[in-house]
Parts: sequence; C-alpha cells; structure tokens
Amino acid sequence: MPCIGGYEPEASTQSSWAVFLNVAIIINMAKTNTYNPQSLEPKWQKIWEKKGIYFPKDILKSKKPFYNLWMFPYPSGEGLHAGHAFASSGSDIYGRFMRMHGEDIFQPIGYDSFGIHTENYALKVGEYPSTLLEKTTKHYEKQLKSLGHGYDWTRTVTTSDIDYYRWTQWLFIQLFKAGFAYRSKSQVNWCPSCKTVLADEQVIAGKCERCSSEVIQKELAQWFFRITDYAERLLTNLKKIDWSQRVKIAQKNWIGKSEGAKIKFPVIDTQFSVEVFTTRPDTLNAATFIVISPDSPLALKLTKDENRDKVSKYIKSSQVRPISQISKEKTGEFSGSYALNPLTNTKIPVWVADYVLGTYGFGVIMGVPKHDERDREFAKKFGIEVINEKPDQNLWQKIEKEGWGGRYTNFHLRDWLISRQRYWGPPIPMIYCQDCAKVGKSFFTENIPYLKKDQSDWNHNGWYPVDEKDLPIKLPEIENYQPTGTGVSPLAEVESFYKVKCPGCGREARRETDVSDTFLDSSWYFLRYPSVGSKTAKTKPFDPEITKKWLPVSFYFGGAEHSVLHLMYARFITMVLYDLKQIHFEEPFPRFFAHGLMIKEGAKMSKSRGNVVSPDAYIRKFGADAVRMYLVFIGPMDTSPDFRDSGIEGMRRFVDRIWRLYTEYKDVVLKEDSDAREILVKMHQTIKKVTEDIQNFRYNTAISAIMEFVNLLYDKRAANRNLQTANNKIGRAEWSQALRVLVQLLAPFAPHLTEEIWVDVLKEDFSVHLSHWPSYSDEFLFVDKIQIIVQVNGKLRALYYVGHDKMNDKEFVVGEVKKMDKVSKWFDESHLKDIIFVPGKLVNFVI
Ligand code: ANZ
Ligand code: ZN
Repeated sequence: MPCIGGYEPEASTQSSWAVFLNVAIIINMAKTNTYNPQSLEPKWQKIWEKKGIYFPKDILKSKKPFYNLWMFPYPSGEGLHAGHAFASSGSDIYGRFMRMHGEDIFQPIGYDSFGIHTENYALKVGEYPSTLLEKTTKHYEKQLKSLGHGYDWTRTVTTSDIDYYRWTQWLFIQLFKAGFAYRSKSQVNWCPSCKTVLADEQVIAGKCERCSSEVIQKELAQWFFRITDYAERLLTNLKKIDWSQRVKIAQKNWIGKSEGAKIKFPVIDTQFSVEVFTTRPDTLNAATFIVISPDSPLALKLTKDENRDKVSKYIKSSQVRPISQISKEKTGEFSGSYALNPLTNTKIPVWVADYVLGTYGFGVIMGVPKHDERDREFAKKFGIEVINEKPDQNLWQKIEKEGWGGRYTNFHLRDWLISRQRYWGPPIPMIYCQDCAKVGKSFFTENIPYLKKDQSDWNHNGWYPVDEKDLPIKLPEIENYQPTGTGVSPLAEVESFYKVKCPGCGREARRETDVSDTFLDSSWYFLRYPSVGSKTAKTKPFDPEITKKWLPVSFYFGGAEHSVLHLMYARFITMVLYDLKQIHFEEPFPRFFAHGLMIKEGAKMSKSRGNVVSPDAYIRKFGADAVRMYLVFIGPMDTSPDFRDSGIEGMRRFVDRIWRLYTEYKDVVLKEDSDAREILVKMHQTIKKVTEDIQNFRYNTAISAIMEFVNLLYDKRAANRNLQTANNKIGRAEWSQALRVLVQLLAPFAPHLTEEIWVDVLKEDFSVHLSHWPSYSDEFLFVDKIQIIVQVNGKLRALYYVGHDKMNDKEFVVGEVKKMDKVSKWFDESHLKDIIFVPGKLVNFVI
C-alpha cells in the first residue's frame, strides 16, 4: 500500500504535539475543530455556480482560450464509478491549475448516450432508452457536481438529443458527398449475443469488446467509411502531436503500415493469375504453395470442379469458426489448381485456408515454409514441399524488371464499418430507390464527389443522401426495439419510417434502416460543445467563429483503452472536415494524456466481479476533497491505481490537519531567522515541485510534497507558537506567505477546503481558483546553501546564503551582498577601501 501515512507527524514532534493538543482541547472545549465537508462543499458549489466562475463569460471574447476536455462518459444505470471519479478529477485538477495560470478555461461535459450500452441496459430493466436516460443523466450530473468539478453546465452535449444527432446525420451526409461513404457486401464481424456487426476495432482477441462473446464472420451489406484513404496521414501526423507514447504506439500498430511487394502468380491452364502481398520477396525462390483466404471470392473461382464440394464446405465452416480458434490449429483444403512460381518455374499447389485473412493485403499469400513459421506448420500438416533456398536480396529488382510485380505498401487498418443493425442510434440518412438502381441512376449521376472522385469500386446505383433540409431524421419511438438478430435493424419493420419518396425520381423508395455506430457520435462531440447555445446552434453543427477561437482542443484527457477506437475515428473525421474546408485544423487533440484504469484491491473493477466502487458514499462520508485527493494520490495518473477504503480515511485526516493549521495556527510568529528561512526555502521548493508534477500529471508526488511542507509548518508552529505575544515580530510575514501559498498549491486538488480557507479564514478576495498560481524563486531552491557572514569593518551586519556553485564566485557574491538593505545602509561605494572575501565563509567591507 502506498504511503498514505506520509504526512503523519514524526515521532519526535508527536509528543509535543500531543501536549499541545491537550492544551488546545482545554481551550476549545466547546468546538471540535474538524473540517465539515457536508455543509461546506455544497455551499461553495452553489456559490461557484451562481457566480459562474468556471466558464468563459463571453465565449467569443476570451483572451486566452484553453479548452480542457475529458472524454465524456456513457451514462450507465449504475452511475459514475470510482474510475470515472479518478479520471475526471485528473482532468479537473489540470483545468484548475491552468486557470490559475491566467488561462480562460472551458471545461465542458456531456453524455455519450446513444449506443448498445444504453440500449442493452434499457432492455434489461424494461424501460424505454430515452426515459431511462433522463434518470441516468440526472444522476451523473449530481455525482459530477458533488465532486466539485469546474464544468460549464451551460454547454452540455447529449448525443441522443435530436439537436445533436441531426448534425451527426449531417456529418454522415458530408462523408457521403465527399465520396468517403460506401456500401459493400463483405465478411464482417458478427457478435451473436449483441446481434450486431462490429468494427475490427471492437473485436479484441476474437471476442466482442462489449460482451466477450466469440465473434464470427458473416456476409452482410454494410456502410463503410474510407478511413484507409487517410492511413498514411494518420500515421505521419502522429509525429506532430503530443500524446502519451503508448497510445501513439497503439495507433501506429493498428494502422500497421507494412512495406513489401506484390507478386503475380499465373494460374496454370487458366487465363487468371493471383496476386500476393509479401514483405519478403527475397524468399520467392523458396515459395512452394499459394494460399487463398476462404473469404476471398477467388477461393471458389480457382477451385476445380472435383474439389468444389470439399472447398465449399470448408468455406462455410470457416464462416462460423470463431476468430480466436484460427491461430490455434491450421486447417485448409486443396483447390485442385496449380500456380506457377515465376522465378523457379515450378508448379505449386493453390490451397484455401483460413489462416490467411480475407481483409489483409490481397487475401492471398505465397507460402514459404522454409522462412515463415505459419507456412511451415501448414506445409508440415498437409505434406507440402519445403525448399531450403537462402533469401536473396536481388530478387526485389528482378521481380520489377521481369514484370512479375513491384513495391507495394499495405496497411492493417481497414475501412470503418459504420452501420449497426440496432435501434438506439442516429438513423443513417440515406435513401435507396429500386427504380433508380435499375436504370443505373444515383446521387453521383449528377454530382461529383468532393474529395474521392472515383466511386467505381462499389455499386451506388439507387443511393441518395437525405436532403439536408429534411434533417433530422427522427428516430421513431417504437415498442419493439430489441435487436432482431436477422441482420436488419428493428426499424426495418416500421413502414412509416422507411417508406419515403426517392430524391432522384420521386417514386416510392426505402429509407436506410440501419443506425450509425456510436463512435460516429463521439467522433465530433468536441466540435459541438463550445457552440452549444450560440446564435448558430440551430443552423450549424459548429459555429465558425467560435470554432476558430476554441479549437483544436487544448488538452485532452482520457483512457488509454480508446487508443484505436474513438481517438482514431475522431482524428479521421477531423481530417475529412479539414479537407472539406469546414475547420482550420487537421488534428483535433494536439495534446492528449492517457490515464490508467483504476482497480479495486488488485482486480479490475467490473460489474461481473461485483467490485465496482461508487464514489457517492465516500463523498458523503469523507467529503469530495478527500476523495479527489485520495484518488490521485494512490499512484501516478498513467498507472492503474488500486482503490482501498483505508486510504481515504487517511486522506480525510490530512484534510483535517490542513484545516487545523489554518484555524488554530494562522498567526504564528517565528522566533528564529533561520526558521523563517527554512520555511521560505521549503515553500519555494514545494512550489517548484508541485508545479512541475502537475504539468507531468504526477499528482501523487505533488500531494506528497505538499504533505511534507505541511509537516514542516507543524514543526515550526510547535517551536514558535508561544511567541505570539512577544515583541519579536521576525517571520510573521514568512508564516502568512507560506500559509497563503500552501492553500493555493492545494486548490486544484481540494477546491472546497481551499476556498473556505482562502475566503473565510485568510479573508482573501473570492476566489482562490481565480488567484494567480504562486511562482518560485531560484535562490531558495538549494537546501544545501552555504551561510556567508557579512561584515562591515569587521562587524556582523547580515547573513547571506549562497549555492555551492556560486560560493567561490567573488564578483557574484559581493554583488548580491551589496544589494542587501542590511549591508548597503552602512556605507556608500565611494568610501569603500577594500573587500575581504573568504570563499564560502565571509565578506568584509572595509571602509
Ligand atoms: C512470404 C513470406 C515469407 C512472408 C516470410 C513472411 C515471412 P505484415 O508484416 O504483418 O504486413 N500475409 C500477407 N497477406 C496475408 C493475409 N491476407 N493473411 C495472412 N497473412 C498474410 O505481414 C506480411 C506477411 O504476412 C506477408 O509476407 C505474407 O507472408 C503474410 F519468410 O510472404 B509473407
Ligand atoms: Zn428513384
């Protein structure tokens, strides 16, 4: 367990502390002096809201706009858990820190409320999703407010609100018109339990990202976005953005750029040839077979009649074979065909096997058992020849020269599967007309796609986008909204919904009944926030002027688990909007920090384990400030902090300790010069440490540094407190300065406690959160400074402290010492006869 007790008084001071406590108890018999979050936290939350200190007064006139964004949650029935509280606190702390640096912070919040999560929960509890959402979002709002986060509650986004999703539909239309949306029949990932297709990104190790069921392949016609057209840019732009390294690596791997070659193999006795993608053309001399993916249309095309039955059966079985099984055991069927290895001029067999993926490269490989592990396994199992030729780098040239193939770059990234056969999402705003399809007419008959001119790779006949004037296409309220499992959405049974007029010919046509993927909703929500409530909110998805001022997002904070889903999609959509000249930037999140996943006593928090911690009870018992501080104190933000009850209690004691420091020892007068100095040194060191730690999201060590500072103040208080009535006024200023700085350093972490102290105890101007972050001065940063005696004509006049690095520098030390009031008042430069300098010891001015 981390050292939550680090702030406990040291043993040596414990006894004097105890003695003092007794005295204090006698004096303060009537009142127990502990902080009372239950009344003070709501009090400040109300005042903050009333005074509107957390959002830009005039969004168009902000001088230093800083858009501080946390990934919005999807509102589940259970409400926010401790992981949300941890992450949102991490973002809020940063926002408060930047506000105290004079930035105009815009920190919005909203709900990713469309999608399978909400729909499944609604089905489970037997309520209508929108009715359910009203309750869940209210609960979330209450929870988020109780944590004291500085959100702009005047500008929220709920993705299932019609005011929002009309623009999600608008976005779909822009992508279609740009030429980036297309429909294609293909093998898609199908989750039998969620009864819907999944994007590749939603399949984790062959299982559904959401429910962990085995995912199978199914052939269905679906809508896709051409994210692969942006693969190269998504990759190269990674160099330009400041993101957590592990997320960049995850994106790089997911994009999966792979440079190699394509090579053609003529199929013997036919006019066909098959093309393979290989990263090792230098091993062509050892290629002894060809494998086609069962998902490729080539598989049956190249199968000889006598092998057809077996191959067909194999193809069918591979469709229901869970993805996770494929790597475990090699299976396959011989097609009966042979191809020609153009280099060795030998006949090599063509196989169909599912270890070759239909969606990667060309869905066909050359098998090189000598050099490739998977090929070796396959060849061994099916008795295919192995040739022991050494790889030969010259083959690259030869392949090009002989016209067998050439260089080719392949990407792992697939196009984004965007349609879902579910209910709770924005209806895809497309219309299909059979009559137009018959005569080969579509939207593209009369319109040229803005960006991707060539649409010849799909059959767009009959397809039209909804006229933008007709948006929104409202999701109808229907009783039977459970997934059908038949590959169509429940909306396909609602005639009043799907029956429409064809925008092309005016005859009866059919509206698309699939809804779009939730990740489309969240791919642009950050564009909407600042424009909510603006004068163009009803006519535009995002206001051009406001967008110019506030975007891109200054700082984005969120979970690493979104590396390849949300974060990739949002980058893609932003690039498309940039290319469509709708926005002025191509990266939505120039700075992103990925926090870790909170765990509970060593295990991942999950509903099935029943160890999901709700922050509510803890907030009620210990106060939000203690909870916030505890959550970010357990470990660095980017690791997986482990939630333990006992830790919060410790943090609560720290809150009381702070409170007592201010309420009982506000006016301590220090006796010794050296005590005052020690406090100043510690204060400056703490400012530096906390500042740098917050900048690097090491909130845990920032809080430890604050704890150490508090310990020192308690130590000094113990030694000096009896001097309050003495004449000696040394160090009164230092003590108050230290207390003032301490409350500011704590403000981002404990917003309520510090506000109460700032305004009600220190009597400073409201609000501590609008005060200016303290700065540190270098001269205090070395604890190991050397004390120099400063004399004038041999009489001690002052003490000067210098760092080791400067102690031998006569010019510097003398120059600094002369500037001291205590020294300069004894002479003026013209009377100076000599300066005696003993390095590290003494300066004596002789006059
Ligand atoms: C011959 C070879 C010899 C290969 C060798 C590798 C090693 P990356 O780097 O991931 O892009 N491949 C090509 N298309 C495939 C598909 N649809 N399904 C499964 N495997 C496929 O991997 C590229 C390599 O993966 C290609 O290079 C090909 O095998 C295989 F010693 O060709 B190689
Ligand atoms: Zn028509």
